[in-house]
Amino acid sequence: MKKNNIAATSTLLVLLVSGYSFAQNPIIRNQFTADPTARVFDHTVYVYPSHDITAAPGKGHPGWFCMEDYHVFSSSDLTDWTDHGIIVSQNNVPWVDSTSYSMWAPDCIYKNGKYYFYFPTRAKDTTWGRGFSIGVAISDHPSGPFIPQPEPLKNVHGIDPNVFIDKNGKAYLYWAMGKIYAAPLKENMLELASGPQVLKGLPEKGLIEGPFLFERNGKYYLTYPHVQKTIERLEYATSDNPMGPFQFEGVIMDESPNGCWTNHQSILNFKDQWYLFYHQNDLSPSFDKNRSIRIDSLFFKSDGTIQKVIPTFRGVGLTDASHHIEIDRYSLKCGAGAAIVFLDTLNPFNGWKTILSQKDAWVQYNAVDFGREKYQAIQVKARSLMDGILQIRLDKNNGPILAEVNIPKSTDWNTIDAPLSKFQPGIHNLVVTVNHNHPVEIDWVRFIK
Ligand code: FUB
Repeated sequence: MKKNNIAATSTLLVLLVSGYSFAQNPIIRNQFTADPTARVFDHTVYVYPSHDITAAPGKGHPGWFCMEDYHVFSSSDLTDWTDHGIIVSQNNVPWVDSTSYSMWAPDCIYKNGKYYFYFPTRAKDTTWGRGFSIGVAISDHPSGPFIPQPEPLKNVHGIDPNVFIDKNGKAYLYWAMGKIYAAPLKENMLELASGPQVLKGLPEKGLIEGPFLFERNGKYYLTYPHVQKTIERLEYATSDNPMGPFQFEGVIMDESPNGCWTNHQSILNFKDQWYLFYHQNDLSPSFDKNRSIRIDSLFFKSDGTIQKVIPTFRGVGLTDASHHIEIDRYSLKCGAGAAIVFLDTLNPFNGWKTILSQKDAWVQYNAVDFGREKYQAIQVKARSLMDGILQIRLDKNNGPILAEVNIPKSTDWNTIDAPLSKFQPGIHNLVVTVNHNHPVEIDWVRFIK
């Protein structure tokens, strides 16, 4: 699956309906994705992101966001993701301007046996007002098919819809348009029960958008991206009422280290662990309107405040020892002598490789699940212009050596097997290192029984 090319239609068709395994960040590698709203429906996590594409002549505006449709992805372990394909497109909603390529950040919520998918986009004419309107599509299943409503919501003008249903069953719609707006929804989820209100207590300077509200221990957490300096960071405010007023609490995630101008979040509890879903531009470092969604764990302090989340490549979930372990999505690495670069700079969807070029340079990849049954060997996809040796061990400090793998001198990539000198059942952190001063490139490692 690693070699999929988004331009190859046949491959894409397979990806639309198949599962694939990317435990690490970014979690979706067959297309650009942004603005992830994650929900748990029936013990499964569903992610409803925006779908960034590249503008082309007659298709969107070069240099700006270009979004034609939405896919939904699901996972039962946050490691193996299934792409269920397109659920709503600008071309199948009667009121949408199908030349606008503006299918921005969506949300989806379950109520009374139906799944309601909310999406912001531009209307064909001004009957519903100028700028962005918000539409709804309804399904009997979280992965669709979704049937779009013939008209957008009345009295709602803006982007980034988010729906929250309180414990008493009352539903609220939040959205952004310079400020954050909110209104209770009627039982039918398709009409406002009363007029929109601007939420009070939020930052008044710098762009604020992307509201996502959740409740924990009777406290309502309103999270949102905000430009405090020059690009967005994720912040939150709390209240004892879903309509506010809110009190600013702090920063959930600092500005992107790669300069991705936007960020957009949702927060989810799954199997007693909290997670932050967000985006950066991993697969498009030089154009930040082609983004990729990520997940990292999120923790609350005992006083209910949120600990800042530091973005990682490793992401969340366990990696089965028999799967390709992409060590370039490392948990830790040494400062000098370990570099991560694209395998093919012309096709970032092929992923990354690790280059260890200095004696004792290392990368560490956490949470590899070896299970109970004994593994016999390790397999490595690697190449080196001079004979090289990779050492694989458990944990950085004095962990046992599992194997040494001879990498033959070659300009080609080789898949090399080596016996394991030791096996330890259970979940471990893996360290890959070299003991010479010439480079070895590694695509992945895996273990075989
Ligand atoms: O994806 C388009 C827009 O960028 C979203 O609606 C905003 O939240 C920002 O992420």
